[in-house]
Amino acid sequence: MVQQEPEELLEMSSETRSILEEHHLRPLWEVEDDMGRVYGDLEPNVWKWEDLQTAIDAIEEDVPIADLPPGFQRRVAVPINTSLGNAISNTIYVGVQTVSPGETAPAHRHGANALRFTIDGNEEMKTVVAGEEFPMENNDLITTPQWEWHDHVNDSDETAAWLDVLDLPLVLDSLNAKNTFEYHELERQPVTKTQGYWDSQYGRGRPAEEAKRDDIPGPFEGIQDPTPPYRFGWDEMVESLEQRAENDEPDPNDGYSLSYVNPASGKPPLFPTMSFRAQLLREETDPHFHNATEVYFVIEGEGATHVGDEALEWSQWDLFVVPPDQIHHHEPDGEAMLLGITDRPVFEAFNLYAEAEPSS
Ligand code: GTQ
Repeated sequence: MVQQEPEELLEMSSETRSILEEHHLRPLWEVEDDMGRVYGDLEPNVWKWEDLQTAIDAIEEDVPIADLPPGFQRRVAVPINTSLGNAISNTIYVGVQTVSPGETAPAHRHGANALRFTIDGNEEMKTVVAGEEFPMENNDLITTPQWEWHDHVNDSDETAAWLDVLDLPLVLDSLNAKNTFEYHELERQPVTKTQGYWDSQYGRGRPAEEAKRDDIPGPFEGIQDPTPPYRFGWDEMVESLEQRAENDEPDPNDGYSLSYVNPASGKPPLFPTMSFRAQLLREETDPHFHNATEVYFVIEGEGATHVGDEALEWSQWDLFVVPPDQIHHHEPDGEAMLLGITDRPVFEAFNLYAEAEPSS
């Protein structure tokens, strides 16, 4: 039998084509070329703090929060990957937010999970989540779980800046999830708990009966182990990293690393959609690659992360992205600490996570 050329084999008569078109159908062999093309290939990139700082200073000067149009109403400089229009990656969003002395970023809630990692904060800069004021001190990580009211209130005399991390592109673009945003009727939600309340429910000591979130309301009622409002103080985290460095072997790819746990389950990931690691690097890590995306924030130190043929050089407070499937490893210059952010839990939830070492 003579092998036919694919074009001949696949060509449809115009009659067949119009029958399919009339009924809103297309043949797979044509559709398949369009699959996996909604997003361009993510590019490795680094955003230097110097440039981020210039940008947040400029918008702070120019645009009071009170003047922002309806929407999220947050003054944020958002790193944009050139292959996408609205975020650093197609799952994870990061932004650098500022609130000036006396300003409030007004209360709202949404279905997307969020957290703050404080860059330049103080005790009088508070993010108010689920009725409690959480002070934002440097390197504190504070959760804003889905559907909890949150507003950011600067009662200090210095501008505060922090990193916002949300699963917005996954929720709003990939899942196209609607009806999951509300404004509070007040600019500042009422403070109904004393500072430390959520830690009394989900910290190391807990009520004997199951901790209760009064009011996880509406669409998200009844979900399993919802991430609670919680502040991970940096002092404890850094102490534990040093303990690991003194006693344990480093992870070959991540150095001395600690995952932030969901305090409700006691295990990572912190959110079903995103996992977070504090990483202490003292030596070069081994190269590997995986289909999850990683975003890094440099907590301290300097070095480079090699991604494919590129070296992303970084120093304190820079942000960078490692795209899926690109071979990468870290090369700290001395000791460095990173916040590692990954969408790996999404892949794992669907048995899709894949990781490998490069073949030498
Ligand atoms: O502070 O609640 O960067 O809702 C994007 C969306 C921050 C916030 C962002 C948000 C917030």
